[in-house]
Amino acid sequence: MRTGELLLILTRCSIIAAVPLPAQDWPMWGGTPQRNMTSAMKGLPSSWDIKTKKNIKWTAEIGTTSYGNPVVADGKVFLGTNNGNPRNPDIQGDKGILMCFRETDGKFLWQAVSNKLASGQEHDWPEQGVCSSPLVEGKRLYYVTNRGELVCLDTEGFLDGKNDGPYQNEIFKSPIDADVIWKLEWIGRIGCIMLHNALTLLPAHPPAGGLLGYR
Ligand SMILES: [Ca+2]
Repeated sequence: MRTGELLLILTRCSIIAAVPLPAQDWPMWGGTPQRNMTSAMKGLPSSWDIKTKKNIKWTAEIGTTSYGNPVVADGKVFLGTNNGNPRNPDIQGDKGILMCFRETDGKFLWQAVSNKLASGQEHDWPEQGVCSSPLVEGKRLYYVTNRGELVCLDTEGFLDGKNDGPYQNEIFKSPIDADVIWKLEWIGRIGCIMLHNALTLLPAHPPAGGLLGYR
């Protein structure tokens, strides 16, 4: 998906789980571990218009590219993108970005920033940003960066004024920056290889073969 805007349809028709969750959140790709994209909601709008705002609750500017489907949890919307429209003027150039917005009105809250891999397009294709879909459980968000790191974030970011978790080495700690709880740099450590941002392969039955794709 290539877009510069994140749209939230008025009745959240695109983010309602097939089996409604208690808060009607959509905390992972597919809504639930069953990955059933079908919504059980009735009376949903079947059309919308960005110009007239018909059935559009709000819009928000993201980067110039986004592959990861938005997830909705804890009163927030999260998605991966690139740094095509820098939210922080001090952070310029090609980066992997995970953005967080307030669910009620689309206000930008905070972002996680990852530098590109030095190996270039072999592993980290230019301008593709963060391609993984986040998963949220309670106050913790999990995603895979463009660098192949598995990262756990505090859904409140640094907005709560606290640096949570054992990880304390964040470079950016302003209220619009992500609070890292922990990160695992797994590429090359557990027999895992990464072809590029959107696809990671790891051996399911090494060394005889068998590959498990992970996006
Ligand atoms: Ca931290």
